[in-house]
Amino acid sequence: MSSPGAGKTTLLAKTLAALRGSTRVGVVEGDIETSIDADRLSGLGAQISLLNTSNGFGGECHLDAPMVARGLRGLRLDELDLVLIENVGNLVCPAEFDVGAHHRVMVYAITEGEEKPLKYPVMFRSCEVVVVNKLDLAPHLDADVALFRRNLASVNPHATVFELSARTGDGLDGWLGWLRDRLPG
Ligand SMILES: Nc1nc2c(ncn2[C@@H]2O[C@H](COP(=O)(O)OP(=O)(O)O)[C@@H](O)[C@H]2O)c(=O)[nH]1
Ligand SMILES: [Mg+2]
Repeated sequence: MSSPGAGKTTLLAKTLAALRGSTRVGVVEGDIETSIDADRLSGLGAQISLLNTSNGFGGECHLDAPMVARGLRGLRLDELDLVLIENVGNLVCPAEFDVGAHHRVMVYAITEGEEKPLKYPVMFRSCEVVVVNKLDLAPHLDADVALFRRNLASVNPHATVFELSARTGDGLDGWLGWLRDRLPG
């Protein structure tokens, strides 16, 4: 989950490339319209199931469990170790729906403003992992990551935080390690 443009698809692409050959991954790609993100993730060795909420689900701004159930039918689950779900970009509604995932992760980009955990506490509280993305842009911004982390801790003191750049791949190892620790055997 994340706001639009925080870097979910970019992080997924880097994650698929890193897990290729060792972990069999499926992606349920949630979007209101278009196959743009699903297309970006094709060719990285993963099964992709596109879920457009404009297709039979009223153009919803979030995924819910029945939608994900439909998305899962587009994957050969017995051939997979891991399913990743990209929700619709939105800091409000996706937080309120349990889609049946074992773990909930969100991406926050340092371009978004340090106060976002205070303004969207339900989202930041609903996740066990917050990926702080676009660290490569830090020299060009006045982003205060320490202040963001204090704001996050005030609404969710238990969140595991990874700071990285999905674009350059810097800092990706912590995130990948967390993910690998949750894979079977
Ligand atoms: N500079 C920079 N740009 C990024 C990074 N991650 C994503 N982007 C860019 O941010 C935009 C939105 O990324 P995308 O992955 O589509 O975000 P999504 O809407 O959350 O799936 C794209 O132009 C990406 O290239 C990053 O770590 N650094
Ligand atoms: Mg995306």
